[in-house]
Amino acid sequence: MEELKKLIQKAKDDFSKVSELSDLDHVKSKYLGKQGPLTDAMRGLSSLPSEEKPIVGSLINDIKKSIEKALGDRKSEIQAQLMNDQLKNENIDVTLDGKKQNKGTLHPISITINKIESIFNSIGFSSTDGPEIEDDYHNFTALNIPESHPARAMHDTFYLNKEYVLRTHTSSVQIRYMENNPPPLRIISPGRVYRVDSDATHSPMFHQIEGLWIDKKISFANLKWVTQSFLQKFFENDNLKIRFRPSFFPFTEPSAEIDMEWNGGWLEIGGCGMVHPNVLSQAGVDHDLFQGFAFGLGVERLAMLKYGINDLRPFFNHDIRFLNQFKV
Ligand code: 2NM
Repeated sequence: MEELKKLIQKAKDDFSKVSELSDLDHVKSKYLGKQGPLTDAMRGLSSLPSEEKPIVGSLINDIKKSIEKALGDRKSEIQAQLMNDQLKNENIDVTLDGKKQNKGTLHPISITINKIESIFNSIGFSSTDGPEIEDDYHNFTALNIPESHPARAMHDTFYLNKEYVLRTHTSSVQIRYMENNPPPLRIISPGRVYRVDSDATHSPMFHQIEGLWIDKKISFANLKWVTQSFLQKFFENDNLKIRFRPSFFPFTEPSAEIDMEWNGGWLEIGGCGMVHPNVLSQAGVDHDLFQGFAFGLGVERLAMLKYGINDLRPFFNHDIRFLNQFKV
């Protein structure tokens, strides 16, 4: 029995020498395993006189419990040590760079519209806005577009129902402005417009800027100066030349296409004209006292020329690698 009691201290000494959890299992079987001294002692119980059996048996059990407890304590110690070592090695280097934040950029079409607006604002045009869902009257009738005009046909216009359409131009914004504001007036209306059309150079949704200047002595000469000055500022070229080519729109008379010099040739960049007297009087403007000009420019067209892009679809494909390249 004395020999057995000494086992407790021996086991404690052995456990304290071990520093790896896997080695601890080896030492454990040395004392508590099937070939260990305690198992042997249990087997030896049968040869003892029956009155000694319970005494020795319970002593063996106590020793076994003490060794198991010593084992558990050492196991916790080793685990705590491992955790401490790990925490020491994994400490955070606060001097390292942080993760980069993606701030996002303005869409190239927004950048272009902002640029166009700031040029026109600087020569006295204010910006106006209106609904993208427009009634037939403001999109067509008020613009002197007769019932039979091809622009009304289903293949050009997105009809929501018999009366409402997705606006096909922002002229409707200018009609609304004339209805609510007496002349003189000098406005531009940038915004989304919609037409049934889709290929490399046509998107069913695109952007326009239309301009309108109404006063008592506005002429075609003012129109030419405004559009030429704008294009020179926009393309940062003081020598940029433009020319007017006769054309037809129901809402202007006379009407012209605006061409500008580009790579040694001429390139169509928009349409314009003197606002038709029918349009003025229907919108409440006295056309005997006032007249004016209007023009329309395609924003995607201007952006493609400015940035040297020959396909407008990437503007609407949401590829962030393309869109991120345009800085203000
Ligand atoms: C264009 C071409 C010519 C235009 C006309 C008007 C309004 F409302 F005053 F009658 N706004 N914009 C106009 C004129 C638009 O775009 C190619």
